[in-house]
Amino acid sequence: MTIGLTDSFDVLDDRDALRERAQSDGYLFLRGLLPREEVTALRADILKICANHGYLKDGGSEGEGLINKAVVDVIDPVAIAFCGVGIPAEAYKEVQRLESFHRLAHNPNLLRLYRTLFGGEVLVHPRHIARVMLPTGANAPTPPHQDFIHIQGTKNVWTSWIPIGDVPRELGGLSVLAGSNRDGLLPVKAAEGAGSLETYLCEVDYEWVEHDYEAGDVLTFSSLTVHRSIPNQLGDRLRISVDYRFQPLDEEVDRGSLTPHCGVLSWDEIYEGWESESIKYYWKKYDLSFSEWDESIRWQKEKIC
Ligand SMILES: O=C(O)CCC(=O)C(=O)O
Repeated sequence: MTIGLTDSFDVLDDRDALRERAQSDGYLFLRGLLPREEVTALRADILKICANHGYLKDGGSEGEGLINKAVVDVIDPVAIAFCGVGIPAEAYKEVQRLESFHRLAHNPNLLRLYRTLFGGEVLVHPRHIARVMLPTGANAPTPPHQDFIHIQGTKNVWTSWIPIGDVPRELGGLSVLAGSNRDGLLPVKAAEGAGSLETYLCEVDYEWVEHDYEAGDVLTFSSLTVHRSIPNQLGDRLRISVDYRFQPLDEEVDRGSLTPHCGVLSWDEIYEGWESESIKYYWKKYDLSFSEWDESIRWQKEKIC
């Protein structure tokens, strides 16, 4: 295991160098790509929801995401494990309604990164995911997996994993198996944690890379790059992050990527009360091509190694 992702900020505008690094490592890390204030404003919106549900100590007044154990420890573990998002569905619906949560995915710095990487126009998948991981046994760390299993469409989908607030390693951020994208699509077995599927890793030479993330950082990786979360060792506070997805506009997309995450709400419900119209149903103006879902790649193999 290595600590410290390679920062690619210096090659952000150098298309060849950026693509070469993306291809060889399977990830790009951009320290401070996003304005810290925008990320911390979203964090404040999410913490307010958590406070309203009683999850935070002293009503969330500390701003550090310290949890109210008396409340959190008695939440039904099945409710907490809802869709791998770390909090029960009632609270997650409120996060999905946040305009700030959906808007961050359209930040010009992110779009610039993907335009350079893809060498063309970008489709931002509207199915955004927030992870508001309460530190309880019900939230097992996310198992090693490749996103293609869950997203499909083109293999050129790239995920942005964005810490919403500082996420030092003790708080349980994301770890990537650098270079694993080069091995193609790998078989899976059932597992605990978000996504419920784990990639079989047999005698790989690649190395896991972990990082102490700060608000504003962006880690992006291909849909074939194996990644996992590391356990939250602090136990008294939650880890907040988002996953957004991007792909070349002219490649195939799975229809599910255009629907709200886990069907928690409809788009009309999500958009209710938003100030701006500009990012509502934006994908409908494109002439998209669609792929068919292949369930067979998710069939679990008994024993591979
Ligand atoms: O944050 C997590 O625990 C999982 C994130 C993830 O697997 C992803 O962004 O694809």
